[in-house]
Amino acid sequence: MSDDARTGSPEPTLDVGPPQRTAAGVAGVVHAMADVVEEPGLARGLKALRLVNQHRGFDCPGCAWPEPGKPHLAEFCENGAKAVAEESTRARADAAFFAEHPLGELATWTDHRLGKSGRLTEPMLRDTDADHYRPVSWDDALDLVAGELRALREAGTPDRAAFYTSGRTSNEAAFLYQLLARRLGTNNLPDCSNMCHESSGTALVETLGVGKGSVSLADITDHADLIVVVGQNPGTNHPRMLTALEAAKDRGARIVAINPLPEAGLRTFKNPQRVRGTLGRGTRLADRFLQVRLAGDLALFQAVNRLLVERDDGASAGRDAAGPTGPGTATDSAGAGSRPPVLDHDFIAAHTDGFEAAAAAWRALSWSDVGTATGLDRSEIEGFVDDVVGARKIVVCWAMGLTQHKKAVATIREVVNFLLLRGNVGRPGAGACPVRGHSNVQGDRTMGIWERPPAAFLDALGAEFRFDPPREPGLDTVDTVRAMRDGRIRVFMAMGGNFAAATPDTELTEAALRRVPLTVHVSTKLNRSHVVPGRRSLILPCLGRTERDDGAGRSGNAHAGTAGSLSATGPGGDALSSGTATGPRFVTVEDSMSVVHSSRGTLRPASDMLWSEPAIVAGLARRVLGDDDPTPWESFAADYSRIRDSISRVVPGFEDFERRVAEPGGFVLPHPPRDARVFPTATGKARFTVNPLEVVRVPEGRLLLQSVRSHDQFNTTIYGQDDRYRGVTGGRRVVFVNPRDLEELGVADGETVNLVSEWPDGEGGTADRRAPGFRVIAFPTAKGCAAAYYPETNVLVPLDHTAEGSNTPASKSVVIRLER
Ligand SMILES: Nc1nc2c(c(=O)[nH]1)N[C@H]1C(S)=C(S)[C@@H](COP(=O)(O)OP(=O)(O)OC[C@H]3O[C@@H](n4cnc5c(=O)[nH]c(N)nc54)[C@H](O)[C@@H]3O)O[C@H]1N2
Ligand SMILES: Nc1nc2c(c(=O)[nH]1)N[C@H]1C(S)=C(S)[C@@H](COP(=O)(O)OP(=O)(O)OC[C@H]3O[C@@H](n4cnc5c(=O)[nH]c(N)nc54)[C@H](O)[C@@H]3O)O[C@H]1N2
Ligand SMILES: [Mo]
Repeated sequence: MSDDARTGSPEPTLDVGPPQRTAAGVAGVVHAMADVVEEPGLARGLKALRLVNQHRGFDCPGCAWPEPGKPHLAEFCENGAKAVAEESTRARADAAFFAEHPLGELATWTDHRLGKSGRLTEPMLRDTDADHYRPVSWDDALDLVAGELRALREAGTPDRAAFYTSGRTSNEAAFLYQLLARRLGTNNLPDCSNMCHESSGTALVETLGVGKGSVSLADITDHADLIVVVGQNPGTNHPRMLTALEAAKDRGARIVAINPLPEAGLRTFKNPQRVRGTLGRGTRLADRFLQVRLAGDLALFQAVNRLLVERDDGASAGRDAAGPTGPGTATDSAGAGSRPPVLDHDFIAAHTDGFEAAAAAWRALSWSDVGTATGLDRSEIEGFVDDVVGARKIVVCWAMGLTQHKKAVATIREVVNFLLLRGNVGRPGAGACPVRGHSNVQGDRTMGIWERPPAAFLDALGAEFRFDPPREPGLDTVDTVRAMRDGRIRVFMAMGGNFAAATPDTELTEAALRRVPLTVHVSTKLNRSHVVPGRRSLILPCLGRTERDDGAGRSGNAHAGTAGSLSATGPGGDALSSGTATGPRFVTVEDSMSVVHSSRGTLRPASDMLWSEPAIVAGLARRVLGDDDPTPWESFAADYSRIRDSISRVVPGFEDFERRVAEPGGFVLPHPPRDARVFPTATGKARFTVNPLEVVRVPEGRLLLQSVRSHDQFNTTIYGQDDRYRGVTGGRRVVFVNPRDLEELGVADGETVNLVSEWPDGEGGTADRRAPGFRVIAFPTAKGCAAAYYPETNVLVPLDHTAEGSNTPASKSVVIRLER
């Protein structure tokens, strides 16, 4: 029987219980250890876990939350343990596996089953329209790709290649990869960031001048008075963040959670690494929970900003009567008496522009629109404003709940407005904290994985490698799908990730991928993208984060090239034999708070035919660019300090890279707004913006659907079928709906429905997209809103439904109906 997730056949093991109120705790770690024991075998798993996020170990392949200065012996979390277990599994998708399973069969498997097939062990080729992958040598594989890329270059059409990157790639591999693309002549460097924090980067560059977060871990743990967690589910996706929030609570900080879903980790947290947490009742984290409607945050923050301005008016009226006072911490509302100002007028005057226009827009805001958009009472919003006025130092943390909406960029600009009003940027305990997803997604951007690179970066790159980089902007992820659909892409290469499953509009995207003459996936594990191949398709298996990197073309590599480049006899081989004194090679990564540090794998590789990512890129580049190319590709692959040396001259903030990254904990990249209240924007000031409110009106009988992560997945990698905190076990085809909506729709809890998304077809009607066979769960989400899991619901997200300004798929606000 086919277990195709997309046929919507019922899941016999699916069971639904009450959602949990508490995250982590003993249950969490025991649950995770069970995974580790089951997957790679206890000894290997524990060895791996002991080294996660330690100064001499490897960076957790899970999320991008920073490590504390002095990590605990066990600075890992339940979901970090799962990520490690997933990579260090003993299962293998080897040549025998591919001989046994034709592509047609694999295409019917669920993502869960594909992933459980295990680690890829050697390069595999699917010949033109063949129904099996077969083994191929590294030499033949790289020659094949290089031949196609050279042909594009010679024809003057390098833009017919696209180079995707997922956020696990190291700085070193990313730097080489973007160099290869640009030497070929294209900026077609789409990445997972296009679907993730692109909206944050866009809004922050425009308003603060730097597209990264402006806080450090200590700002949260040691300084902030108020931490706002909006559009984020840290209990599942950034569990170590809960430890930081707990530390903040311990010294009296307040936490406000803004979310349509009452996420367990935001309510109560039992820290598994503290006796009290393990044995006791746990810490109540959020002091206030605003159950906002999907896409309601723009209206919410506008309302808050308006109230702040109005309270300041009231304070200055009182002040004019009573004489001036300093910046305030008054907690009462507008009224009579002498009160300190609510806004930081000195900061606004010295460091910002655009305040008057923004204030005028807030004063014109309609409260009825705010009510419709947010679903909140004015009194709830006033309560939050009390918290804000009572706090000297505020940090706002956010993730996909803000970035994946049509008005995402506007919403994040409005969050910046909120911070600027009280001078909450560029001082301890205050700032913007976009919480990144993949462990090195931020670093990859810093290394130039970007379809719209800044001119200064290209200038420096061109100077270092003596060439003229392409200046035309390249394709982002959504535009890459469009280009594939229209037959404009001839070679698609992916450095990690799972393009087919992560992108929106699954049916359209899969058809687009199948049109591409050559697809190339550098991967650790089997996934959907491998079974939705281009006409010809290559899988190039690479080392994972946890594994020892002893050198490219290792001597045990039966398929490694013999003559010439990047083979066992090359410098990489030397590094292997002489490398034991210094241990295996390391790479570097950058976390969500701009800390750059090293990562050194220690486990025995899953196969001795795996190459490191830098070696794969260097080997390919040499073949594309030819023996005359002066770039030292062989040395780059053999000695990563040579790559870091080039990075130190090209990327600002990386001066003296090799020495500084050797310090325990690494080093922090400069961030002018954070460090010195210097704002490198168009005007040299931090910018208030006007962000017109457009209330999302959901038609009668329809719901607004968001796609979220369950507790047992990492993006498209499905670890297991449970979502413990939301009370779901044994299945993933569920949709969470508010009980009052169910009543109005006449649908019962437990019924099975199809999810149908409706999108204008351009001819006055709607084009339906369908995800069949979802069990309805009555759930306390905000009224009018529904939630279901990604990637099962990506089929519902229209390719053209993207955020204005960032082109990020708006996968958190899709209009659907429930079809019986
Ligand atoms: N274990 C694990 N860790 C991960 C990942 C994983 O899959 N598994 N993925 C990694 C990646 S790449 C990323 S980007 C991050 C993702 O981290 P999150 O952004 O936490 O992930 P999502 O599951 O998409 O959850 C979105 C949250 O925003 C809320 N939300 C949705 N829409 C709105 C809205 O309109 N307003 C508000 N206020 N809230 C809203 C949802 O209810 C949910 O709580 O996690 C990273 N870490
Ligand atoms: N509907 C909907 N769609 C979404 C989202 C959503 O919330 N809703 N979230 C979006 C977000 S935030 C993101 S970041 C994207 C994620 O998009 P991607 O980053 O493309 O997807 P992942 O599932 O993280 O990729 C997993 C694959 O990466 C490979 N891999 C793992 N480790 C390594 C490694 O060390 N090296 C290499 N070369 N390969 C490795 C494995 O083969 C694995 O199968 O999805 C986006 N899509
Ligand atoms: Mo992400």
